[in-house]
Amino acid sequence: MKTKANQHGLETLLRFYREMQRVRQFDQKAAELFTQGRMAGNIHTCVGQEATAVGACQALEPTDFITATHRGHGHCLAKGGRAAIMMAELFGKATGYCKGKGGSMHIADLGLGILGANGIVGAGIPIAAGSALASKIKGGREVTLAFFGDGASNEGAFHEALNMASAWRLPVIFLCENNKYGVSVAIDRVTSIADIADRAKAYDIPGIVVDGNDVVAVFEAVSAAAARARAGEGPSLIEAKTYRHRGHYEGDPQIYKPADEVAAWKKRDPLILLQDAILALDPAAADKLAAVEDEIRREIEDAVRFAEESPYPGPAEVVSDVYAADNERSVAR
Ligand SMILES: Cc1ncc(C[n+]2csc(CCOP(=O)(O)OP(=O)(O)O)c2C)c(N)n1
Repeated sequence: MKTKANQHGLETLLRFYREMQRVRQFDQKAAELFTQGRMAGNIHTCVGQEATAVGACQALEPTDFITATHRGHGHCLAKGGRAAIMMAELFGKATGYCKGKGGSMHIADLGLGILGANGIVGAGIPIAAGSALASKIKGGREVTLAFFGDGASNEGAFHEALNMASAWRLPVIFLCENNKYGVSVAIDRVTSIADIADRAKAYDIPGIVVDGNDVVAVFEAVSAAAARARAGEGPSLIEAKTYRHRGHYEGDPQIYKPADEVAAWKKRDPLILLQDAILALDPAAADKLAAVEDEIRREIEDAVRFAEESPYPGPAEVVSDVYAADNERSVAR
């Protein structure tokens, strides 16, 4: 898809750039700290995929909802998550989004419409359909967007959710970030079609392929899908073709990725593409780009300091918020 960046104006593109820098720098710093053994658990970074998270969330309203994945730091930051509270969650600290008990793969903030990242591949897809059903029943105008990977599109939950969402015309957007691999398995080894968006045909909904490294293309596709959902016309499936620069997990030797493939995608780094678009619009904007990078560097440094200085949750907190309270009474007899 051709970039229509110049139609959006410098201010908008710089806003996208700031958000993408925040996602990039957060995950680069998280990877560095994890490798130094300074945080527990595991992390999956989304370096290289910033345009999908930011393009999609910029097209949503604050009252809209998202479900995120195990590679969800970018999704949560782009939907309004604060870097310091996110970093504290990665460190397992009491000041984190889930009081340190969710960790990297389970960040949620219902106030921001972040219904949760999820360590179960594909699990966010039916949750998003359920959220959209709730909006429809209540007569609200909110849209729910589910982020998921190419691997998740081969899960049964994907097909069940698309079927019901289509049958009930739910206000939901299914956004597949096709980064070519599920762990170390290339998508074309486990999927016979070239475009996952083609699966939309089976559910009689729009299936759109976008350049997932072009933030403006993602923004435009999600804006159109959100307008369609709000108009009561039902769901859309958007496939954003992108690439993860780092391993599936930190420490992954990535021997399954051909070197020329990595080099070709790095040339199409979403931040570089956006920088080029901004400089084409205003050659004098280089200083502004540098200032944004510095501003975000300070924000991430502050986030790390906040996380490191925060306390761990106390032993009394071990089971709070983990089990539903008085569950028996909520079950219909
Ligand atoms: C139901 C389920 N099956 C398998 C796994 C193990 N697993 C974790 S991530 C992953 C790959 C997911 O690939 P994809 O959906 O393409 O997302 P990506 O990692 O590429 O962002 C797998 C198989 C899991 N967590 N949950």
